Amino acid sequence: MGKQVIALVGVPTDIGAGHRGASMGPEALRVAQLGEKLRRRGLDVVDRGNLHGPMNPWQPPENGYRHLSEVIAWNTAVHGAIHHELQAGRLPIMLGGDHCLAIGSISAVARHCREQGRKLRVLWLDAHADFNTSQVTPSGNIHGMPVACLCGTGPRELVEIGDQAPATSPDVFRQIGIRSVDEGEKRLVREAKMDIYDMRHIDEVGMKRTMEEALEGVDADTHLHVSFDVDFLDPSIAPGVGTTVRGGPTYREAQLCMEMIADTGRLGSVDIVELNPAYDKRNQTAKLAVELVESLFGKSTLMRGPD
Ligand code: 5AB
Ligand code: MN
Ligand code: MN
Ligand code: MN
Repeated sequence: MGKQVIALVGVPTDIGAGHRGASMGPEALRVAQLGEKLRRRGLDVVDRGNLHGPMNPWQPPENGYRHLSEVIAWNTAVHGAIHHELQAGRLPIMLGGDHCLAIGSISAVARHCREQGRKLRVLWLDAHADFNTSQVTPSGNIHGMPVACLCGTGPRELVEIGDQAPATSPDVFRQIGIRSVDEGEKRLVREAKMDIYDMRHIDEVGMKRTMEEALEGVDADTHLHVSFDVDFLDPSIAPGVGTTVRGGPTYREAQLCMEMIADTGRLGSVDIVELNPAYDKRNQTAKLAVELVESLFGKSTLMRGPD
């Protein structure tokens, strides 16, 4: 087997969000030298540039969804691009963009896993469960709905992106860092029996035990996908997001989370989403996200690799 190649895929849109600015995420991550830092770790990195899609028309929601047709267009492009990279044997990192784009990326990863006969495990690092539907959403913003869409509840065109509808099921997901779930959404995550490691759980048992639990059953046939919503992090260290929720993981907790994922050796694809440079200070949140992604690829462990 050849050397693992990482493909960066920029998706500059805030089409599913409630604040403008996540469209600048890919460039902020490049300015923070994501590609260079990973190359310095001895990895091969190609930057595919940015995908294209419709402008954000900034309209109010219609029938419970804001910008549905534009969200479909962007996610269709994401699905194609991410599946293409996986098929070519590369490890895609999607540079978002808001979190609605995980519908396109994770449906592509799920399709690839079916083609390869591999098991999928998604680690959803987020302050939010993103399990809303048009019936219960307080906002109509589709970045609050990707997990529901991937599990079969959502507009047909989003649920049907990919080779199989729904693309995944709740048992594929482990949600970590959750601390803001809307009232109607709470009932839905309970009914779906989503595996949620919320901040209360992390407070009580610690990040180490939490990650051991979330990674339980991961083996040589598992493809690990990390969907990293930057609002996972405590806003005191990561102000550059549209939807801050206090009480998130500290710098050390986040590092340990990434290190333990790296230790599995099973990482197959990544989303970095919801970074919003319009709310950031001197690109500090982008720099932190890059640092954490370096750990996801094995940095910050004294005993392993260069640096
Ligand atoms: B994010 C909220 N639950 O649905 C909603 O940042 C926020 O991708 C969603 O996790 C946050 O509007 C979406 C209130
Ligand atoms: Mn999210
Ligand atoms: Mn979030
Ligand atoms: Mn957000």
